[in-house]
Amino acid sequence: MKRLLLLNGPNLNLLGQREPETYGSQTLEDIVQLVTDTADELNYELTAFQSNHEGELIDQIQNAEGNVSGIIFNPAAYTHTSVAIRDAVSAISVPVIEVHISNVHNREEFRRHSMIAPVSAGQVIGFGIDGYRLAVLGIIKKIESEGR
Ligand code: DHK
Repeated sequence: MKRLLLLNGPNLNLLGQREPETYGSQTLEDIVQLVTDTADELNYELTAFQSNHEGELIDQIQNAEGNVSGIIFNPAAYTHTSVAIRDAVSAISVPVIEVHISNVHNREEFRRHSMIAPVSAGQVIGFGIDGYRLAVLGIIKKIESEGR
């Protein structure tokens, strides 16, 4: 069975308690369940990983090559700062979809720029946790159409 990797970056372990007016009341566990169920509907297996540490996220991205068909990735605050994560995404041939729960374009100016976007296969922004489901549907369509 083909496999997807769900990667979540810093502070997303606090979803549910963290700024609920911005990020909603659902938890990381809810997201993992939603993505697992969506992947399952389409006969994909899911591995989920969250980390507050840049290097651990990079290790996961590097290890994805040859092991997964696509990555659903919310890099959280590292979106706006991390050349190292961007380089890791660039280094692999596995397509990466960038997800943001909030609409980063109607918040602070610094959230409008993504280091990752130019090397991503696509972005889903501002649909709350449903964005993760949309990202799974999108990436599987892409994987299948490219015969990966
Ligand atoms: C999550 C974060 O933690 C922020 O640092 C990003 C993103 C936005 C989100 O909306 O999922 O700026």
